[in-house]
Amino acid sequence: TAPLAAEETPEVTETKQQQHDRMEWWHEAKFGMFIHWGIYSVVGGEYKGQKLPNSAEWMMCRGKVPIAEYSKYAEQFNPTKFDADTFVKMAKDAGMKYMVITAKHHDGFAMFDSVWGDYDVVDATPFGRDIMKELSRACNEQGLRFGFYYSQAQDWHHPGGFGNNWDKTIKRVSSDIYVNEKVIPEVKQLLTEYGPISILWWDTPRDMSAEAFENIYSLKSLQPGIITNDRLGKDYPGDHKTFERHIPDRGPVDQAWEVCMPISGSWGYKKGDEDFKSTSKLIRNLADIASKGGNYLLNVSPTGEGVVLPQAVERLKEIGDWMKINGDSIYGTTGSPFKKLDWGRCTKKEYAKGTTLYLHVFDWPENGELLVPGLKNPVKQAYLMADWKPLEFRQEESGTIISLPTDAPDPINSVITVQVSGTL
Ligand code: JFZ
Repeated sequence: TAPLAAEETPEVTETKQQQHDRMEWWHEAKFGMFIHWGIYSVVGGEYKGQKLPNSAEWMMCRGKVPIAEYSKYAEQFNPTKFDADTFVKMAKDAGMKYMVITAKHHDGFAMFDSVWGDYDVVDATPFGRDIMKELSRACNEQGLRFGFYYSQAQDWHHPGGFGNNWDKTIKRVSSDIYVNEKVIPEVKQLLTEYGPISILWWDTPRDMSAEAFENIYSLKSLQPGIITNDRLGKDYPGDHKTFERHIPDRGPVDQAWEVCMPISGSWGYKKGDEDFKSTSKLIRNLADIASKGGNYLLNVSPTGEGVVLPQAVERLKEIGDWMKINGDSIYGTTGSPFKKLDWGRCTKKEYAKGTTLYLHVFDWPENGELLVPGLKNPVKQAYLMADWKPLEFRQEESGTIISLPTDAPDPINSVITVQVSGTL
């Protein structure tokens, strides 16, 4: 079958503005939780007493573990400490507005009650519960948007999936068979039996037939307004661009984008992973990304017991404490009008009658004066978000100079709200 002609694809009939409107909640949200969780989480990146390199959800591949052997990890997957309500509340309390979780990663194991067979959390584990259903319900109840990560190409379990070149027992079938009997029914199921699904996060593109691409791509019509990322295939840009682990110097101007990043070193739970980013780094990352107009999708890694490590819990709580005071400087903002600010970052909101600038001060000036270079718009008022106390300011040739108290209210990021006339 020939792929659909360009004018028949929804992306093309939708204008940029319509796309932006459809994604309004996502742009406002700014901050989401990513979760990598599967039967790989049981062993935390170790295999036969060896610590495998890199991200732990890749252990099957890194260890060249045969399918028959890997499947047995399902028998050990029993996350009895998991509770969807508590889990979602943790994300919500951190200030996160959406959640994207691995429904199926490259290992091919479904974290839901798959229609494809029994290689899933309900049928193959002692836990026997549909984790995706529980999280979807909890997100709906607590007002978070919910979405699925789905590895559409790599599947190390199915004989037509991509990536498994180590298990010599595989009797290969075509990738079309894999797509038709597994990917499409599973994704269809995820988009029809799990309540409102707001995001479909594909990963990672491989060459497939044009027909396979189109059939997979068209599934999104099952969920009105669903947002997809750019990892289905190179001809399928989706709704937003994904940056992986690093923050770009400048975000793309004409395209929605997001940075996904693990809170520690690995996406999936890895034993002994001490690479936790500091709370300071995480809060500044969020401000940095928002100042460039992007979203932050921050990943956590539950263990095989269903626990998020205390290091992550602590950081999420601290981010939440910061967001409770400073959330207005993140949610619903757009990028900075300034090229570079020596002391930190800026986000903004535009109103009919003027503009609000949020100055994220990372480096508190020692001389008590903060220069906002080039800001000539008449300033109506400036105050600290932490205490709403008005700040003195003066406007000179170089810009606007705001007088600050000696000590930063928050050594990580103190936000100053500045209301000005006009636009920037
Ligand atoms: C992929 C996965 O392989 C990985 O396990 C994890 O799920 C991550 C979020 O996504 O890894 C990638 C995919 C794409 C790039 C890098 C890592 N890339 O384009 O740079």
